[in-house]
Amino acid sequence: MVPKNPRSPSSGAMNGSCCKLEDGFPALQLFGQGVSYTYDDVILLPGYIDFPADAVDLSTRLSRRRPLAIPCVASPMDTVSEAAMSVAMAALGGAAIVHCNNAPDSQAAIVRAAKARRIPFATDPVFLSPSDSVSDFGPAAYAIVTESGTSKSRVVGVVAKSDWEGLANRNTLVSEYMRHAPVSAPASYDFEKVASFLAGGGLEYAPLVAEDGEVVDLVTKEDVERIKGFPRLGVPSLGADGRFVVGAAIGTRETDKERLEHLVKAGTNVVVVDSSQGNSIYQIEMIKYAKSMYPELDVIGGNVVTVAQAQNLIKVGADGLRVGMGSGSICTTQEVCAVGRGQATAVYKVASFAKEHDVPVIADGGISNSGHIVKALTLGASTVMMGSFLAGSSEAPGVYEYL
Ligand code: CPR
Repeated sequence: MVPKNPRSPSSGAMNGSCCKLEDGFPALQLFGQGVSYTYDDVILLPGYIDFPADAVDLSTRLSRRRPLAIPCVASPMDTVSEAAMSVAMAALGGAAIVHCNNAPDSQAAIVRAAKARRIPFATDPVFLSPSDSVSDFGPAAYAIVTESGTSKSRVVGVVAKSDWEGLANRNTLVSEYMRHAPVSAPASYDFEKVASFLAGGGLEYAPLVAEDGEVVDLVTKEDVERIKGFPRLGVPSLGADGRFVVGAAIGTRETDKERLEHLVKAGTNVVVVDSSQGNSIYQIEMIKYAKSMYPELDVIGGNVVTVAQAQNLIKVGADGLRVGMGSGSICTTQEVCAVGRGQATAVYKVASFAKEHDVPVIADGGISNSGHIVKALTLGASTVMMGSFLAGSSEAPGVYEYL
């Protein structure tokens, strides 16, 4: 490993003034100099390859008891992680952490929606009743018509946006132009079954209906084609319940105890205590509370960038640590609060310490290319957490605006 910054204290050594350093530095030495390095300040020296690429095993752990097939985690941000991101990440062997910028029951509903899926696909379906008329269709290609206009009643039709757009009078009742009695597929079907259900029946779309009659979503032929194009990376992340692993964020306020209860009831597999400075009495109290109330639940603490911070959270039972302060693409902590650390140094220091306690580390923020992922993992992180890297994808919340 070598520093890329020529003004680093080691630059003399790199020029050959010290005999043994021309082949780079071991990490211990590089990070032992008191210099704070970002990912872009360091570069790894290549080694020797005696294995094919498909022999590379990326399996890892998100937290002490939560294995993943790939080391990728989606950030708890309202522009990144809701139900669609959760199922897509879990289907690939990673995980998403559902953000908490919403009411506890809304966050729990997102977790529930993700865990109701068996396929890596989730939309926020629009429901209509036959007696509605539609003044604005929104971005969806189809709306589902049920007897009561909610997800909890029988499907009676589907309205295609193209049919609605062709109406001479937008006040026309849905019942007059909806496509009647669509064929529904069981929500328990996995992706292959849904794909052959649509292909076998020559169907353009099918509502997905759960065993209890709840209408979960509507999947189209185009969705199936898109999902087929997903990379096949790892085995899906499934919990003990056989459902996708879904994480969720909580804060450190008293009200977050109620949020936590909602999330646990919704089946959340891991919680992340979301704070830019994790080493606080508030977070310590929250971790203690969560561990005592829900001992089976893995609780990830953070964010931290120093060994002292990490030590405090590990001491009270954190099952994982999120590392990064000022490393995120939209983060201004280092400018506004004058605290933080270069992310390469932070990951190396915290991961080296956490490893001694068998606590996995998430390198959070600042991932803007695949090389940053390699650096984070090489420096000791078990996973990387990404925000801007995943925002704007079709799995992220929000709608496209064409200007
Ligand atoms: P990027 O992957 O976008 O560089 O960083 C994502 C990380 O940025 C998040 O996981 C979180 O730690 C941090 N982050 C998210 N929202 C933030 C706001 Cl509003 N302010 C500061 N940091 C934020």
